[in-house]
Amino acid sequence: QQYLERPAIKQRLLVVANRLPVSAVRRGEDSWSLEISAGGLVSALLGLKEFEARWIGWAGVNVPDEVGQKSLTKALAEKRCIPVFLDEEIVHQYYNGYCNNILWPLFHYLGLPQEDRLATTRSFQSQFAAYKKANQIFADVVYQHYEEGDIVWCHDYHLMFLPKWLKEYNSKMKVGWFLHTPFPSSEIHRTLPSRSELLRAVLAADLVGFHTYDYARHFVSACTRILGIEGTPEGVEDQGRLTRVAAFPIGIDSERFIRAIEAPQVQEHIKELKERFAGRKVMLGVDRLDMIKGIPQKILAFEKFLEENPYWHDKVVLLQIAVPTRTDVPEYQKLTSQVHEIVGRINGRFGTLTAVPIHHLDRSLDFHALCALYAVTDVALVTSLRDGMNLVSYEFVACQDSRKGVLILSEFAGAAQSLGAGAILVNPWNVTEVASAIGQALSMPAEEREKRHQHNFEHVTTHTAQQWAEFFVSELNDTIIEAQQRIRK
Ligand code: ADQ
Repeated sequence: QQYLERPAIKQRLLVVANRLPVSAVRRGEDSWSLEISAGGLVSALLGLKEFEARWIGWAGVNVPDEVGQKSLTKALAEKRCIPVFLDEEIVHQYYNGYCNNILWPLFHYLGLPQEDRLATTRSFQSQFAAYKKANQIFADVVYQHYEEGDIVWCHDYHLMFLPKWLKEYNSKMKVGWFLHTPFPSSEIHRTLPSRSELLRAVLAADLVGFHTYDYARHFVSACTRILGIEGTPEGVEDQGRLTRVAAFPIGIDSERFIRAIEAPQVQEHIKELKERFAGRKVMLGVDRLDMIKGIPQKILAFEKFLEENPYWHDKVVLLQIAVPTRTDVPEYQKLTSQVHEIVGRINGRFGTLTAVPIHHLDRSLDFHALCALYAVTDVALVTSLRDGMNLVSYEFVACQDSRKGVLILSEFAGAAQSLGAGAILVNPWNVTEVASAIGQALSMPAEEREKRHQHNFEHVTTHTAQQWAEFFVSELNDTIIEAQQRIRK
């Protein structure tokens, strides 16, 4: 909120992402209520303070009429946001279809949906066409608001065509593209029917960024194997034009979390939670309810732990907060029922008349409630099957400076590269291994907890979202200066 209302300073930056950081709800023909929405990118960019930034993106609402579009544009302008209007059919084909049904699972190693394996299937082709069209609509809006010298920072797998369309409009535009998900091994990427077109479209950017060195390496090797373009130490070079490729691990606005813990309303929450769970160790999972987050695997590991450790039955509780997303997609509905079914079974098996081992909430928590939960947690469980980075693990560490809780972290989350030395790393597919990590975490001596926490706390507080954004933008500026110097030579 603070960031969105900050007065304009310094270099102009157009941040283009599928979703604006606000959700709009229509209250009347020309009246809107705007609410900040949760999510990884939003959390990260809340820490971005050094640029005169404007956001361009979809407001998450269908506005077919001109009056509505005008009034929403006006309301959003106060938050430095510029809306992109997409009709329902495009949203269905582009967002639910190509983005979330094809690219999201593929980039997380879940493969392509069976019925879309062939490039010739009609649904694949129409979804890909809608994806390109949606990217073109985004490009039109960027171009309307572009001023010479602006930096245009495109985000995520929704907008892989954007660098291409933008450079076609104006080859001098400074364009960066950052991927928030993993970029998979070239062996996975090459199964995608539109593999070459997508790579070439991204390569139009001046700078291409990923969370980890591994994802960057996968991208370069996909370019080599699929397009036949050689990688260089700086990135990918095609016919004398260099696209710089590098790793920019994201962080959080750690100060915001550290400050929040001191706030009276958070302290009040903490007191209530401590009373509520007195005598029990608290384990916590906070995820969007998505198949990549490994929620069923986490709960099954907890069940195995309870099975093997009767001593802990009335001494530990798992709080799983799962905010529903993409609720209109059948796979996500199936996942919700599956999680409910497992939780019900375990609570029936190990619960008593007065206590249950798992509290599962299908909803989002407000910032202060979330901070209080992080602060009272003894063991956080992040068991993503794949995850670009995972900011929940960072947020937990930031809120733990008095308790020094333990982080159990999937080795398949990007965060494992940065918090690996302080966390207990696990293979989330191995239920036995996760169950034994739970046992290790619950009985870890205070000295070891302190040492591990200190390592992670130092990392989280010195690698912030703000630094991430500054690093990306300054690297983009440098890349362009170097390219100009090369041309002059
Ligand atoms: P996400 O998949 O959304 O982000 P993550 O990085 O964990 O995953 O960020 C989730 C954010 O949503 C956190 O800030 C968290 O506090 C918030 N959140 C989650 N569940 C919540 C709940 N129940 N209530 C309230 N808030 C909740 C994508 C990629 C990640 C990558 C980020 C940033 O999938 O891998 O780390 O972008 O690049």
